[in-house]
Amino acid sequence: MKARAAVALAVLAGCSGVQTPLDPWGIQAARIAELTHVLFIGGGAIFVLTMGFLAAALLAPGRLRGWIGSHRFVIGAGIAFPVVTLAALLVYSLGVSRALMLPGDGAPLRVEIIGRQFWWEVRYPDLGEGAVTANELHLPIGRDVELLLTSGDVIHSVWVPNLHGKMDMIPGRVNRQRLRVDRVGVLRGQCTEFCGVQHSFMAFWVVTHEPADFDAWVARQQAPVPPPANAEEARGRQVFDESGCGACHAVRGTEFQGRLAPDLSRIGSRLSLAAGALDNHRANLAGWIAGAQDIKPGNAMPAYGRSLEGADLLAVAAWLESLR
Ligand code: HEC
Ligand SMILES: [Cu+2]
Repeated sequence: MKARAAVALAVLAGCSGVQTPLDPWGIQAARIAELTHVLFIGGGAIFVLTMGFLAAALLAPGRLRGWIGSHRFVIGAGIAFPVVTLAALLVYSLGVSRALMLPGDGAPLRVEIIGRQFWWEVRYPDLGEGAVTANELHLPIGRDVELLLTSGDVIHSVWVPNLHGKMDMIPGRVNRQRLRVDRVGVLRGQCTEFCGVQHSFMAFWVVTHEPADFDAWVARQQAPVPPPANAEEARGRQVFDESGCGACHAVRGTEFQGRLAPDLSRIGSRLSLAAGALDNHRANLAGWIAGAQDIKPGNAMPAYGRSLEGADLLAVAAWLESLR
């Protein structure tokens, strides 16, 4: 009994979670889930029926077997039924696809996501300068959003199963995906097109907010970072400068304006480091800076474990952690 309850619980738990198409958080994902259920349950019923006829054809008394072998049955069940069923499913699934493409009402909030080996750049062209982040997509609930998807290098593909289907990110092209979220919380997304050695460590978080909280988040992103609060953080900022980190990374309101790597202006407030590879805390910040090539071999960030003194490594981690 206990075991059976545990199995039932595991099955139910599979239907909710931060990365599953079976727990839709918006209208688009709900349509996709409905299509999935219709196909799965319908296909299952037809399979059971077919196996029933197969068993009857082998084991049933002669008259029934004769009926199953008759012209009428073969034409009805073997040709007419599949043609009618598949045509109906085609019309239904085209209707679902069309509903997923239709623009919603009003002007959507546009969010630009640029796939890069092996991280995500996120920009909000409608919200002005400085609304930039990486490896995290913040969205207001109840509002139509249009994702503008492209790539800075090779083909990637974005997928947040709780929100929508997959869509490719192709260099030199912008693919558009409309969606709306109606729950506050955190979801996980993942690159779903093999894009190089660290493809499997190319994840991101979707954080959804009440509209007012979203506006507050945007305002925080746009503000310049505060000056270092103590001697260690000041040393960390200096190490960041001397090590040339600013050639690749930007920190708002400072002289560091690199565009080749994740924006670090609010790195201390992010849920993870290096596109979901590590939890975000000071020790992992230091670990990443020292061993970026051990953690994600082949990614575009050099490792500094051999060039930075221990105290300097900790200082730069302390400064980055303070950027919230
Ligand atoms: C040659 C360009 C380059 C330089 C120089 C560089 N980085 Fe990076 N850094 C990257 C790239 C690219 C990533 C993203 C790696 C990934 O996740 O695949 C990254 C990621 C990071 C992250 C995690 C960001 C996130 O959004 O999770 C931190 C923190 C970081 N770098 C700190 C530093 C520090 C500190 C220095 C200087 C000591 C530095 N970087 C120098 C390219 C660079
Ligand atoms: Cu990718």
